Amino acid sequence: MEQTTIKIEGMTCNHCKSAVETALTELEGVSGVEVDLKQGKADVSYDSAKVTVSDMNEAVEEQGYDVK
Ligand SMILES: [Cu+2]
Repeated sequence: MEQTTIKIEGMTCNHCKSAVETALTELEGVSGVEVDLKQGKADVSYDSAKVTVSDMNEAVEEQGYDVK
């Protein structure tokens, strides 16, 4: 199990927070997501055999947010 922190720009409210959480949680191999709205980041626990950080970045960008 690996952990990473994704820095995300553009989240402004709880809707944004849950959109990002849902998008990341839906990826196969992601087992835990904690989004910090104020700090603009998401802490993710994942299995690197099943999902990559760039998959996660893409999922966040698909929701309309920017990954730094
Ligand atoms: Cu929002």
